[in-house]
Amino acid sequence: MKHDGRIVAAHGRHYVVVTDSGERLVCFTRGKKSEAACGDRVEVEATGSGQGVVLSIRPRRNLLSRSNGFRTKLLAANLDQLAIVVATSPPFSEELLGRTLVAASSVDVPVRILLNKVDLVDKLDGARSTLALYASLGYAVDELSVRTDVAGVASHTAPHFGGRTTLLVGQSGMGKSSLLNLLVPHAQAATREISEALQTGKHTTTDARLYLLSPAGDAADGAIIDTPGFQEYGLAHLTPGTVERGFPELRPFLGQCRFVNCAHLHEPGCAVLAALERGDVARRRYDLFEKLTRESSSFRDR
Ligand SMILES: Nc1nc2c(ncn2[C@@H]2O[C@H](COP(=O)(O)OP(=O)(O)OP(=O)(O)O)[C@@H](O)[C@H]2O)c(=O)[nH]1
Ligand SMILES: [Mg+2]
Ligand SMILES: [Zn+2]
Repeated sequence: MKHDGRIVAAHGRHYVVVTDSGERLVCFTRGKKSEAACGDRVEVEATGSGQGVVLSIRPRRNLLSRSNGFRTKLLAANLDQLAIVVATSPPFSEELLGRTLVAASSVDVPVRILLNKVDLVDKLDGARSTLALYASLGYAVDELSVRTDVAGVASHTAPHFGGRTTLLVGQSGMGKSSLLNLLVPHAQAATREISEALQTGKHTTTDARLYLLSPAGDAADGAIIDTPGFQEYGLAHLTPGTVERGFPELRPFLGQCRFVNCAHLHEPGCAVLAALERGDVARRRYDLFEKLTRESSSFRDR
């Protein structure tokens, strides 16, 4: 029998699909390559005893992926927003934050930055001053403490998740799964404590997994996709133009350069470089822009 459903977990060529009637099927694809991602809408054929085959992937609204230029990894599909989780401690990588912001912009998905662990007060000022730049660029930045301020999460953070499919991303140890468990108590995702108890190693979340916010299973109430923390975010698949659009502070200067095809790296009469000199563009942001432009395979190949 054929069913429509959604992929709630992807592991290599194996997928867990929840059908629209609420049945959970462990599925595989027939082709060699695994091209489906968590969040994909699919048509499946049940083959009995809780198993099935993915027949087709429905057209996606969006698909977030990362790439090192050789391999592309699909992260998740059909997203309404990204919640990038950073923490006061351990310190977070600003480069990784910047890369994730560019990735989100490349697929037109809105972003919220969540600063977790604000209870670790001695590290709070440092994290706040780093993030002030991003707030000034127009990104929504929320502060929270999953451990000590459950009421604050419920009143300030949780309302942004209702009715949407949100991807939680960020480095390992920032508190993504802890936040998920707070928002979706029936999720019971493994956090560091649990994996330490089971001795499963440092990375506690190993695959992207989708959880419905509603305990009753109503998909319209929204969903959260928890992902494993990563240390790098390759964006070699983006064109230089897409990289450029991922930096909101460059927008006022685009189209103002002497050369129409200006890459804003060393060209004379470059409006972006002039803005950098004036201090209208932050040096650390420009440095990331330059790095991503040079990483772009279509830039290297031209
Ligand atoms: N002090 C403090 N610790 C927190 C808070 N939120 C989470 N933690 C702790 O941070 C550690 C990491 O939390 P996880 O939820 O496993 O982090 P994660 O982002 O899911 O990590 P990965 O699955 O490895 O990507 C755990 O020991 C949590 O208890 C918080 O608000 N304050
Ligand atoms: Mg986790
Ligand atoms: Zn330029």
